[in-house]
Amino acid sequence: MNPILVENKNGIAVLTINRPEALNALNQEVFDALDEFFEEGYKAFESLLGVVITGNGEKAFVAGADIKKFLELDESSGSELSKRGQEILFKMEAFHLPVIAAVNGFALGGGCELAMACHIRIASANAKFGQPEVNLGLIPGYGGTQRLVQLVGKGKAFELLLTGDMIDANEAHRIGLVNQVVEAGQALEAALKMVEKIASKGPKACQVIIDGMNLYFKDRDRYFYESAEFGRLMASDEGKEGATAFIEKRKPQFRK
Ligand code: DAK
Repeated sequence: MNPILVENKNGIAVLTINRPEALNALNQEVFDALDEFFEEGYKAFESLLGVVITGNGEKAFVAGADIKKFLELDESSGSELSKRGQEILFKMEAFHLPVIAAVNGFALGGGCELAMACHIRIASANAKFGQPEVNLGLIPGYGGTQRLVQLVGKGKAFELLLTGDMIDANEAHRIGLVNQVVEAGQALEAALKMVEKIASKGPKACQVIIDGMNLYFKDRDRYFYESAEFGRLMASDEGKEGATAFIEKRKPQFRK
């Protein structure tokens, strides 16, 4: 099964994360396919207008990184993988055309981070957002400690990261995490319309706006702090207990 379905909708590339049996959790294959698209794949489109990213099925955009793979990671492979994920999201964020997330359900952990690395987010009314890594004894590993504060400010970002609470689409809209909320099932349509609207503007101006905004948030050392610490926690007793508890469908027992 292709980890990502790539379709051409009137000149817009629609990338659908395609692991519905695991609520579209991000694994290596999904990241490889994303990397390939933003490096080379997009060149196959004639006159590409923009990109929309969504999840397969009614239930999830992306429910996070694949927790079932966590136990295979040690400190160095954990932080390397996190760094690689971050690099791919930087590439997406720097893409010369608009990249819009059509969030059609759960956008948790790495899924919320993927949505936040898009330029704009449109949510279905049934979408849910959160950074629940702390429940697993972990932190976000794909830039979540950096991009969440950029979107919602320090107080709300601390609250979401430290409590791991999930919020609904309207609350995500209220705090600035998403740009627009539409009826359930309508996020993809709304995202396509938004790309079409942007495509009617000056293309060079749009590109400079994307580059200029990215310059504002350029400090990569802060992201590398996150990936190094992600690896350390992943290899710790706390991270192992968190992932094991998820797999065993029980509450984790963290040592104080
Ligand atoms: N990973 C793997 N499988 C997942 C998953 C995930 N994140 N989320 C759901 N699934 C699987 C479930 O295990 C279940 O599979 P089976 O048990 O049927 O085999 C299937 O999808 C359906 O899920 P549920 O049965 O749990 O469905 P419910 O409706 O009951 O609950 C839920 C939906 C979204 C509330 C629940 O599935 C859930 O809490 N999921 C986990 C959400 C979460 O904690 N996400 C954050 C993950 S941590 C990294 C860098 C960054 C990160 C990680 C690594 N490196 C580069 C190494 C970031 C960390 C995260 O994203």
